[in-house]
Amino acid sequence: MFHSSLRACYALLLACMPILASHSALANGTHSNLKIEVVNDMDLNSREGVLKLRLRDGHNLVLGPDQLRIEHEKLFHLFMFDKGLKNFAHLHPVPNEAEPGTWTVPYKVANPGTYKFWGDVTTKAGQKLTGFVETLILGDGDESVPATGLPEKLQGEDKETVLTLNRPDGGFVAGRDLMVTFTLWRTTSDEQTNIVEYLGAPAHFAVFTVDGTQMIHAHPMEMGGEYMLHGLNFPRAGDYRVWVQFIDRKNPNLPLEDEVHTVLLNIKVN
Ligand SMILES: [Cu+2]
Repeated sequence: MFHSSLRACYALLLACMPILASHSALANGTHSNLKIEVVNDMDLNSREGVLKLRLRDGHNLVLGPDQLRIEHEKLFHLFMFDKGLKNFAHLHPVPNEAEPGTWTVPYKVANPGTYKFWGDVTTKAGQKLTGFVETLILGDGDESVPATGLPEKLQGEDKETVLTLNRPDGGFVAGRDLMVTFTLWRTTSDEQTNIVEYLGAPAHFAVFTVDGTQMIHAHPMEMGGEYMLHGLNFPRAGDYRVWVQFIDRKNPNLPLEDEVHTVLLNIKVN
């Protein structure tokens, strides 16, 4: 269990985090330039609650809705995951009218523990900003054990749709623009998948180093029944956790959000 001194310690760590994030993070080959602060009045002492955040750019200017533009249908994309890389969510915080300059979003996790929150926004001028903050979520249940190595997993399934990632010629190597293809198919029948756009793309790849400090966010193009990621560039060698999200529409009566599939993969990069 966490006691108060540990929490105080954590608050201190949090205060330093945006600075850390601005130096250690990479996304699509550019340095992180987004600072995220958790501004909740209370500790995140429950596995379910509302997260309140503030965003600042590299010049420390607060970023509200007037400074940002919609990209992939949202002003603010937020990826959260725990140290064990087991709990994952892709959230979309909205401007908090009660406190201009802050953003809120409900969250719910299965395990307490330390979580990373990776933000991805685009300024009105078209600059892409990414960065992360780390915070503790308290609550009942066991913390997941921090991930160290990940066994390679190039195929994954969710709700009867399978994603198979093909190894590129020359393998997965760091520091090079790779062309990576994948296929989507169903386990249930010979029926074709029915991939419809989700947030303005056929699929969203959220790719993280095993320590969660570097991110790649990539979108494929469809080419004759196959999908292709262009210029996927891993910043360093090592293990990567990948969460792929897409919609394979099976039941037109369901709201689109209910048909979002999340497939988990691991890539070993040399
Ligand atoms: Cu995306």
